[in-house]
Amino acid sequence: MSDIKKKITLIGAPIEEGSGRRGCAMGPAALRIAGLDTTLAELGHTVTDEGDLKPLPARDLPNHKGANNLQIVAAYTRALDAAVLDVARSGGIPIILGGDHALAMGSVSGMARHAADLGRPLFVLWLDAHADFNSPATTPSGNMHGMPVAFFCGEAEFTPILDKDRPFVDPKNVFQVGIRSVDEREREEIAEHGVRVFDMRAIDETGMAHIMHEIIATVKAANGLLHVSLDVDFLDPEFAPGVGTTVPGGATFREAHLIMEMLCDAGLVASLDLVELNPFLDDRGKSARILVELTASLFGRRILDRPTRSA
Ligand code: NNH
Ligand code: MN
Ligand code: MN
Ligand code: MN
Repeated sequence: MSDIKKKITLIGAPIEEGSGRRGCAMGPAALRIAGLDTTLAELGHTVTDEGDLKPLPARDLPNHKGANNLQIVAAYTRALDAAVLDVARSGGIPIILGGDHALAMGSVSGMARHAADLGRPLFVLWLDAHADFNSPATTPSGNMHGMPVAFFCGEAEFTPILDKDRPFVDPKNVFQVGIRSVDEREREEIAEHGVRVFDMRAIDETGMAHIMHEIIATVKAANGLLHVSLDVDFLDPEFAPGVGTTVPGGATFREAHLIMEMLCDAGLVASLDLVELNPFLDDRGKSARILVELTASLFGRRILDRPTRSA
């Protein structure tokens, strides 16, 4: 499966207004400098880089005190919804270079429309320290990067950003892995909506391989499409310090790497977000490089190929 050559399209989304601080706008540039496009091309894929989106703020929406920078977040949501659908519809795999996690409101919405067109369910693998299931009504911060999962699962308060009749993701089709920082109201919401959460304790107790087998089997059995959303803070800050919201006790490089290898073999991944990279906080490009490494593994690089071939 991993030897199949793909059409991959990179879409830069330099949004930082969904997070509480500056820096994520430099993320797409850092991922390019770390060699994302050439790495994927060297694996035999056809890679197109569409450059960065730069949408004008959505002035049709009012300011909202529970949703900071709503007009900018909405503009990216609309632009990505359209761009991602376009790429997926033409048989490509969109990789969205973030940018903060609010961009997943648009990327996942676009993929949900694509999946609905195909009559297949969309599953989302959310690799993050955080559940990102707040809404303007529950958020402790007002930062919209803490809200994308609630958004694409159809929480009512967001509907003016995109057409309210659009397809939503069934919260039971959302797998959250690596979670270790959940707000009080989020805890209730994710339980109420049936999001499938594998927190760090679950990873420690059962192991990443077991968890991934279960997720892959579920998606396969439903003939689903899988969108992967990788927040840098999923990783332990020791491996990936370049993020504004580090939380100790995260996934190791080896665990993240195993996820990517297993997903590659399963051949289910239709789209990918690389989000929350803040190069301003990074340590000499370390976090950007690790994202490129993980993406390479997701798209076919195998550990054993390297020593064998270069020997
Ligand atoms: N839960 C917090 C909030 O909603 C923090 C979210 N921050 C993230 N999410 N980095 O991945 O404000
Ligand atoms: Mn996140
Ligand atoms: Mn996070
Ligand atoms: Mn709810």
